[in-house]
Amino acid sequence: MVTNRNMLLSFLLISGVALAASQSCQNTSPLCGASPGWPLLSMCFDHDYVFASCPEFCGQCTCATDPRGPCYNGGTRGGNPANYNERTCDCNCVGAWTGDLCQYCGLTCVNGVLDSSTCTCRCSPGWDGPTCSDVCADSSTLCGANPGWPTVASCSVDYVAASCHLFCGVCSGGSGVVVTQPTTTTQTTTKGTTTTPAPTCPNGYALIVNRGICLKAFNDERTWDEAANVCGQDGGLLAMPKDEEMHQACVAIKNSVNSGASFWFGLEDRQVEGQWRYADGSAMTSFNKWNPGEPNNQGDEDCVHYLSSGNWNDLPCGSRQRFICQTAPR
Ligand SMILES: [Ca+2]
Ligand SMILES: [Ca+2]
Repeated sequence: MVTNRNMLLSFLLISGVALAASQSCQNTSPLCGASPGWPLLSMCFDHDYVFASCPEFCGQCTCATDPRGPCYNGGTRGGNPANYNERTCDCNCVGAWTGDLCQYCGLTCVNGVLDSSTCTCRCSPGWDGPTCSDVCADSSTLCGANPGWPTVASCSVDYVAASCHLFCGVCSGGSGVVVTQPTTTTQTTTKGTTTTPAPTCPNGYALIVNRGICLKAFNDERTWDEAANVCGQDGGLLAMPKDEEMHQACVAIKNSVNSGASFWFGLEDRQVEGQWRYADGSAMTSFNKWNPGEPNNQGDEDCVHYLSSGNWNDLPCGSRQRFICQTAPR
């Protein structure tokens, strides 16, 4: 008796699954979910002909029993008004997953490393965006501004974190360059005036964590000597990108101020032509980011600036450029 009842239940269950699979739920009109067409779910309840033609679009059916099986990597079948007719139960993949079962990662990381388990890119320092093809920059002038979003603590607020990647250190990447914005003593936030601890870097400078160096890109134009004087007033020198990490930090800082402009930094060959020295007097090593064809000393060029691309070019020192300073934390 028990066995018979179980057999009957099994039969009904299998029959039900088979029935559902054979009657795979499909929208029959290309108008389902289309624009122009029948784009509103509310129409399913007011208009019989919409409901009858768009059973999947209107949520009458589910695609759980689709013979193609489940979707991988968080994908789900059905319910997408963009799909209709024979595509009704196609997988809707999330993120960059692709393929008929969302089984493939369709992502190429331009300046970063692919994490194939999550199908996301881990960007190199200074790079941002889903494929690490965007130069890391803050998209809002409020990042680190006063009034604005002046504290690193405000990065825990979603819209600040989304707008202030550089400010919030999201673009720190994998090699340990973490840029945090300076704090000032008294700050006005969207929630009112608060007092924060004493600054780590001088006002307006960003701390390159792990390097113990403060960087600031100035958005006004000076000759190389004038720029060096401004840095000196802050107790520092023109920035000295002596390795890849500092170079990436300089590029990120300058781009956060103006990604379309060029900026002086602390490298020159004024004393002996072709003997490049950093602002602290040390000789340039083999590390360099010269633009192709540079340095060319065209018309006596003894000072070096960042082109907007992030490459280096020598230029007459009397030219007026924006500039990057570095100094020590206080
Ligand atoms: Ca020269
Ligand atoms: Ca040149």
